[in-house]
Amino acid sequence: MLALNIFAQQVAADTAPKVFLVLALLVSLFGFGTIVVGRRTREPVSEIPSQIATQTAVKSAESVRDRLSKARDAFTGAISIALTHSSITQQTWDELEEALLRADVGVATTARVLGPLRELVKIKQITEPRDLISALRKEMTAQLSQNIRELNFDASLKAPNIWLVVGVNGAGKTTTIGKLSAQQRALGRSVLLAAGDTFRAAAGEQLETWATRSGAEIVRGAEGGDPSSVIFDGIARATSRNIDLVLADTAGRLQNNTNLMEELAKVRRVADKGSGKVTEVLLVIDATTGQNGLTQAKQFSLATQVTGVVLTKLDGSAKGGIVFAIETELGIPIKLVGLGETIDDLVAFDAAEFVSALFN
Ligand SMILES: Nc1nc2c(ncn2[C@@H]2O[C@H](COP(=O)(O)OP(=O)(O)OP(=O)(O)O)[C@@H](O)[C@H]2O)c(=O)[nH]1
Ligand SMILES: [Mg+2]
Repeated sequence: MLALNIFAQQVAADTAPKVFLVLALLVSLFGFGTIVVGRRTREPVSEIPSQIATQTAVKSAESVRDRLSKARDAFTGAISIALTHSSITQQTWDELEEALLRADVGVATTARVLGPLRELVKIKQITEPRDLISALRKEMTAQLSQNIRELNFDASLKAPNIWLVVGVNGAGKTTTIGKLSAQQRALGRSVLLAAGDTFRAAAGEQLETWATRSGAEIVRGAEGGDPSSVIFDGIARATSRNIDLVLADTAGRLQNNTNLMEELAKVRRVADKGSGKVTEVLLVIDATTGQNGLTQAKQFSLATQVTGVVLTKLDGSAKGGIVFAIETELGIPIKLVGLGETIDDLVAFDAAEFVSALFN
């Protein structure tokens, strides 16, 4: 028995370091495995450059306000004339109407905004010009309050989300994709840019620069190639590499060019046929083009079922009123606004902040 005990102790003493060794081996193997698996799921895209995470920080209301100074000056300049009278007269209405039209609010929306105010003045609920202006501000905010502005991203999809970006020439599509890519990367999503603008070689190069800057993958096709197939290839590549989001660029085109609009409708159909799902079609409109933006929105919507508008170049535009025209006359939400040319100059559209920046 004693011999057995001694034997058992001997065995325990011999095996303890071995068990420890095996355990240590298992732990290190498991740890290594986790790193390998972790690397595999993140392999397709490089690490988010740290400057992107800081550059895409939310712009302060103050800096948004600064960038909208041109639109504000045009708007408040005209409206303040109406404030100089001691009472509300026909002249006040004429001046207000002119101010709104000049800011590109549009005929229909101007009538819709001023209609309820005329009623309030008629029943003497408003008698002072100053009160009329604050009622106008409320009415204009109300025109923008009904829309959902979040970008659609379906995290439950087992395939990539696809955001298609469309618009007329030079509206800011490619730049917007670059900025969006940086923002989405900073959110931790992997991104692939599909260079569907095969019209010019320079377009692919421009997108390539944004891909590098934002830490995204890119798929390019041959110059003059079929844009649908480049985007289809991009989606296939993104699917095989577990990439979360495909941002598809398209060539600029005029909304009244039937052939090019048909080509775009095909791009949309083909993008839907692949393994991913089109969860956003973003129409990029240059704010300085004014009311023509409405015509663009109608035609692009017919061809591609636009889900949201990106209004670019608001920083240089005196025509901020186009925001109201687009939303109230077309019912398409403005989701993002461009306030400059650099990577952090794209912000989520905030209606209250926008109206406040216009009026103060
Ligand atoms: N100030 C300002 N400039 C912008 C903004 N967005 C884009 N731009 C500039 O507008 C110009 C055209 O931008 P792109 O992104 O190339 O436009 P695009 O729609 O891709 O043009 P095409 O591919 O030729 O149809 C560039 O010089 C951009 O830097 C913005 O929000 N503000
Ligand atoms: Mg472009």
